[in-house]
Amino acid sequence: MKLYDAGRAPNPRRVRIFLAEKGISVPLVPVDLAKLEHKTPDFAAVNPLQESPALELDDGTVITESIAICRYFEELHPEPPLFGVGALERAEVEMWQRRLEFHLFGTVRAVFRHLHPAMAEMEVPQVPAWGEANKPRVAAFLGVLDRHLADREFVCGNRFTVADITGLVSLDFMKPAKLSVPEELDNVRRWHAALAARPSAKA
Ligand SMILES: N[C@@H](CCC(=O)N[C@@H](CS)C(=O)NCC(=O)O)C(=O)O
Repeated sequence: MKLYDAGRAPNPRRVRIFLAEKGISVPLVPVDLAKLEHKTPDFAAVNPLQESPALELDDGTVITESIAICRYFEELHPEPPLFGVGALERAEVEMWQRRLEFHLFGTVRAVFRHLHPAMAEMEVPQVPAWGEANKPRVAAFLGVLDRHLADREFVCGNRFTVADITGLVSLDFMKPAKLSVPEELDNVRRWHAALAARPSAKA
């Protein structure tokens, strides 16, 4: 088994953090996105969508999409549970994972990819107006998230889950996107600091 990785890119980092929380070690194959290695025919043979991460099993089967890879490992190594326990908690994890992915990760990603000069080669065409349009969407969702976190340690209550991992990489992704969490959002700041302090955050 090997995991196609990509350094500081947020999606492969989600999988590395997940594996670190589970205590699982998987050999990594570096893919240099800056050198457009993911656009090579060799990598396209692994993932035709030319995106990292990709998990290649020993029989050649490839699983892509960060959360699909995480779910695979959750089934193989159920402890600690990172997708929730029981019907309600699992639904809540799915709900927040998707909310964070669409409304925070996706909007921060749009700001970064459509406004950062380093993305000009990868995001074709870059549409700066779309980057700008996403800035208030990031801010609006952070407000919702702050209110939600007022009486919770993690986004789904007292248990750390994969939704928190998506939250952490999204908040860290704000830095290269030249965005910051507003001072007054104490709950988001407290949550971010706690997630960043976990050993897995270094993965
Ligand atoms: N939905 C995919 C997204 C993967 C993705 O966008 N990966 C980025 C790195 S964070 C990538 O490989 N981008 C290359 C490109 O857009 O050309 C997942 O969750 O794994």
